[in-house]
Amino acid sequence: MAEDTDYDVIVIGAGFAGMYMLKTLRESGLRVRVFERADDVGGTWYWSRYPGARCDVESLFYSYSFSEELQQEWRWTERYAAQPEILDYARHVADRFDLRRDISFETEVLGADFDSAGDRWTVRTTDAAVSARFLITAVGCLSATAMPEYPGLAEFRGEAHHTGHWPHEPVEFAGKRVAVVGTGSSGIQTITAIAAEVEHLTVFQRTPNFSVPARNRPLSEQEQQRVKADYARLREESRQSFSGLLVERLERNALDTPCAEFRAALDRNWQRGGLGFPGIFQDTLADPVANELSAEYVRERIREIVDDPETAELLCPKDFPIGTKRLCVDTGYYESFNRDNVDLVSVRDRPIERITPAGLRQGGRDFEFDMIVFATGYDAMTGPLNRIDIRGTDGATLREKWADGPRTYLGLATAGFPNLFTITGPGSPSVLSNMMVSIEQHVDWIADHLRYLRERGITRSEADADAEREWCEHVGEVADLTLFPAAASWYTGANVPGKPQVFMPYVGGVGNYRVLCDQVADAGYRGFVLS
Ligand code: N01
Repeated sequence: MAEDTDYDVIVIGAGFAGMYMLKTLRESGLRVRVFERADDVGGTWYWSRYPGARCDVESLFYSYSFSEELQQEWRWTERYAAQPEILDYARHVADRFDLRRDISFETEVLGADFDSAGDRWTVRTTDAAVSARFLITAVGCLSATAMPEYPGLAEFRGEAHHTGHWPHEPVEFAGKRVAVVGTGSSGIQTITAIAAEVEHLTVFQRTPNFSVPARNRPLSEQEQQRVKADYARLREESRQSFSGLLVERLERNALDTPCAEFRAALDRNWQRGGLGFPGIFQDTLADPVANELSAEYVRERIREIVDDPETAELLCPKDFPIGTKRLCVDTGYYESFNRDNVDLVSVRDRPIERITPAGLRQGGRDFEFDMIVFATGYDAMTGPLNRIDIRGTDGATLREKWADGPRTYLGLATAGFPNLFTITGPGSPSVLSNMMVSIEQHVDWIADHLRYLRERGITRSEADADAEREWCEHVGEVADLTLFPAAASWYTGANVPGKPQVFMPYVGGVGNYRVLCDQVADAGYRGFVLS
């Protein structure tokens, strides 16, 4: 007889992945417990409440497709939803499907040990030790913040905030001298949102990023109805697509396209706005010459927008191919640098030396600030998993196993850690895709797998070491056909000092990846050792 501390499945995290996993497994009749360190659902959308935070995937598609009623009834107000609206949506889903009763909030999972004798995980949380046959991580890929270890940080007399761990209380910007460190998606959104409000803004940029217009706008009733009437087809199309996004992809190479036509395609997409930009032509992410054509197009736009030529040149990305770091989408980012109260400081050759009580020192110069915003990103993909003390069959931790980079089978499982499944784990398309599409695919696949095991009385499922090796080789080979590994990005771990340099996501495309996962299942879960 199961007690309150014994479950069929424990899920770590109550973001979009954890919520859907809970709902699905509960409907299969399993006893599920979800542990969530925050006091509410929402995952990244709970924590990342910095000014201007907004999704770069269109709201009508950055949403669940599993419930027809939900997707028909929920009304998005804008083309790209802002963080509060996405968090409202997550809360609505939790209430609508009565999920909260199986979620322990403000409970962090500290560690988990696999017991080979019983084929169960013992999971240690901040509250108790509990056990379950299966452990499923729904920890997100961008939930472990990366904070540079600047000397003097503790002595800073002003406010210091990381975008990925933003305070719940209102943060006042008016009349303040503010620094923003970092110019990734979070920095770009923050800078754009606060530039007009602060007394003075100094942006510390290490690597300029490519950013294209979002072209955000209110969603009209007609547009919503049009999409909703066609949801079944559009959702299926996104499941079979390369990135889970419905964007223009021409069946041709940029290098084979006449200049005028190439230019028209880029103009069209610049006007349309959004993430599709680097994927219009087939060779942009594979051929450096083709890539440079699109990169230079964006640099031309930056030079047109930014008044001061020196600042414009500093903002032009030149040291990585466009699309190989996550493209940013913005609403007036480059225009912010035309304001008198905004300065750009390059820390590429002269890094920030230290934080001082009054501000920071960089390039031998002392700056004074009332607030420093660290938009310095995340220990991506492996960070959220490695910070949990997960121990497999030989007692070694996942962190130790992954010391030279993550090793998984399909991004879903890892040898030596039976009955552990990683939603959107390294080695799956995850961060290169519309996360909602990838989350739903992984959750459905895991739920099917657990049903398969239960029906056959199988208590243990472990990735086979050879299958894992072959998958890792495949992930690397596919990446090497592209320009992705050429960029020092968080995809490769380059942003975290000392992190092994491995291109982590699977770049084979979400449609192809789905087929591979389905083939594995159809072949009786080929590559898994079941007992
Ligand atoms: O983090 P980032 P992010 N000194 O790693 C700089 C998703 N997201 O939070 O490039 C000085 O991209 C660092 O410089 P460099 C999205 O997938 C989505 O902005 O490493 N600078 C970089 O400029 C995104 O890609 C949305 O040289 C330092 C910045 O900090 C991902 O999250 C919104 C530094 C970090 O940029 C991460 O985005 C927000 C140092 N010591 C996030 N250390 C949307 O949906 C780091 N930097 C729109």
